[in-house]
Amino acid sequence: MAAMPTPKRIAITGAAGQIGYSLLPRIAAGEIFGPEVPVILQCLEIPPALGALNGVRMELEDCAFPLLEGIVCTDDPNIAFKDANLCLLVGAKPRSKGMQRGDLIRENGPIFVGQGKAIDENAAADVRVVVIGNPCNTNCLIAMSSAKRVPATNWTAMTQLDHNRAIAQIAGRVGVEYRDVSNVVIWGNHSNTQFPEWRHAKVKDQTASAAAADEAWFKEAFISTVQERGKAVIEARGLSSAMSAANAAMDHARLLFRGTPTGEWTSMAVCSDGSYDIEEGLISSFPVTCDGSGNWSIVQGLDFDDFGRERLEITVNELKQERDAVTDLLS
Ligand code: NAX
Repeated sequence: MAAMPTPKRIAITGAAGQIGYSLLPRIAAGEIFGPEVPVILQCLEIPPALGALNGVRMELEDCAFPLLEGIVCTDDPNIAFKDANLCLLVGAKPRSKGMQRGDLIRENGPIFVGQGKAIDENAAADVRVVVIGNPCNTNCLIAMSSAKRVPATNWTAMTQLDHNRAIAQIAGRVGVEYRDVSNVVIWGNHSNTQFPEWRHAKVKDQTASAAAADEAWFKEAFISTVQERGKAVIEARGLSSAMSAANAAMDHARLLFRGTPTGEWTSMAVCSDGSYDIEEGLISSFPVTCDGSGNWSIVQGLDFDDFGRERLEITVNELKQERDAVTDLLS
């Protein structure tokens, strides 16, 4: 029998939370790196959640996943990020009732300073970081700026859930399967200012615009449904999206490490290089292709109409305001 490859070490913060519960078994089943690559899960939690995390550990053991070679449970970021090849930063304080977005940024920002430093000091040289905990774009910016050793290109924040929501809305409207829809784009912030763009999307061999034949629907219901979908799930379930968020995190990581299909792109929040006049250094969602080895490139040359340019500006302005609210946390 051929020897197994070296295991990949995957750090997951907030591992005892609801997203963690849906995410961990899928990573352990080999869905990110493939069925040949063993994995070691390195789970980080805050002390009050370590008991619950121990329960999750027991359940993972009881799954007896063939690829799972180890489970680390800790409240020490230096242990959780040790030699990690991939860090999924899920853990964050949730937004409580009456809390403004600005308060959330100030509450969660410091967590990402500490975690950025711990990643810098401990993670593997090839580490890739995906920030999921909200506000994910700005948390990513904060963590990245605290980690000078890790190149900016190794950091991403998750807008894949918004991307998948946009696909689902178009498939539902046109009456095709989800797999028939590709190349939607989420621009900007993972918030309700995001701009879900359909003009370059395809439904089989047609443009989505031609397939749906209803521009007014795209400009109104499509955009607002995607922007407000998280709120709708909370209203219906009493809890925020978790299964779909974990699924999106799996898609994001799998595409990053195993590549986007030829001719297709996905959406990821990455450090802007100034493309599309989005200020350099902001963590904004863009259309990206992935080469299958942890690297992404921003898709170039997509055009905007006036409506789209206006929408883009709104969401990018929000990213600038969020950045300006945390300048003291950026180094
Ligand atoms: P939960 O509240 O169920 O779990 C969060 C976990 O993080 C808790 O177990 C908590 O103890 C832990 N935690 C808090 N501070 C920590 C720290 N400093 N270090 C390590 N762990 C810490 O939330 P859940 O539903 O799992 O959501 C997690 C995060 O994902 C939230 O910030 C949420 O807003 C965000 N989301 C992001 C999405 C995206 O598309 N980017 C969509 C889903 C989700 O809303």
